[in-house]
Amino acid sequence: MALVLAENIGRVALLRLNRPKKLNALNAALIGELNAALDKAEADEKIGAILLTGNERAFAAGADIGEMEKIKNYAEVCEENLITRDWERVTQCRKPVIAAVSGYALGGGCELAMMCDFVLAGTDAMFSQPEIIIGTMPGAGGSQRFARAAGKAKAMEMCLSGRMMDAKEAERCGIVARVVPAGSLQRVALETAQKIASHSLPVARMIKESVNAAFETHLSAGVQFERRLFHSTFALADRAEGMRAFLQKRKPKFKHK
Ligand code: DAK
Repeated sequence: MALVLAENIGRVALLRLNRPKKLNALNAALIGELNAALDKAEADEKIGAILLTGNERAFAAGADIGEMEKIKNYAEVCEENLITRDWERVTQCRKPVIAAVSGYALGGGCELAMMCDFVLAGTDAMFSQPEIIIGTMPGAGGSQRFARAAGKAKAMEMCLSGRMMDAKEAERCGIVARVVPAGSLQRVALETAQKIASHSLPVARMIKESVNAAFETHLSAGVQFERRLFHSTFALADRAEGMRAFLQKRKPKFKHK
């Protein structure tokens, strides 16, 4: 059984984590399939955005505890470079990646969602960093991305208590971009991804780079970087087409060049 179901819908690559009996717990095989699907979507010039989702019960309930429990000691985990060796592929995607979260996004599942460019959540979504409950701690950026998105107080409380927060709280504290009724999540997420994919891909890439730079630079350097990218859009055929189309009161026909 495929652990990641991949389907192209127009210019959107829809990737669905598919280990339902284990609440999509992330094991090495699933991560391998996810990375292969991401590679394929990135290489496909007909794809303009990637939508990552799970099922109604779970986006992913964390790293597979059964797989981790087998690791005997520190030396072995270092040697194996568990999870880190291939866990962060999604952060290297140059195309926009949206996470659509229903049900549980726990531990590594919450970390995977936060690695995406933004998260859309159904009202039934639950987020947590519960690693402390099983005697470990976030290891795929959870403490860092939670702190950047939600601030120190929430990050400390969530990582130290391991409690779950619901979608509304996650939206209020900046983990989630938008909450939609659970039954509409897949439709809204697909429409959002399709809208993004309909825009000029090189511009979308520049916007990703620019927003991500906000987390790596001082404000003045970030604004300067943004200005250079903005100027660069004037080298694109899509920029000329977009402005011309507006003035001619028609939809732009982007060539993604
Ligand atoms: N791993 C493996 N199996 C899991 C799982 C997980 N994380 N979560 C759920 N399952 C399995 C259950 O064992 C059960 O399997 P069967 O017994 O039916 O075979 C099945 O999924 C259904 O789960 P439950 O029967 O428990 O369902 P409930 O509705 O009663 O409870 C629950 C749902 C989500 C509250 C509960 O399953 C739960 O607490 N799950 C564990 C959540 C958790 O602790 N997640 C964090 C895992 S630690 C690293 C980077 C990252 C990480 C680690 C290292 N490095 C860079 C080194 C990340 C760590 C984590 O994510």
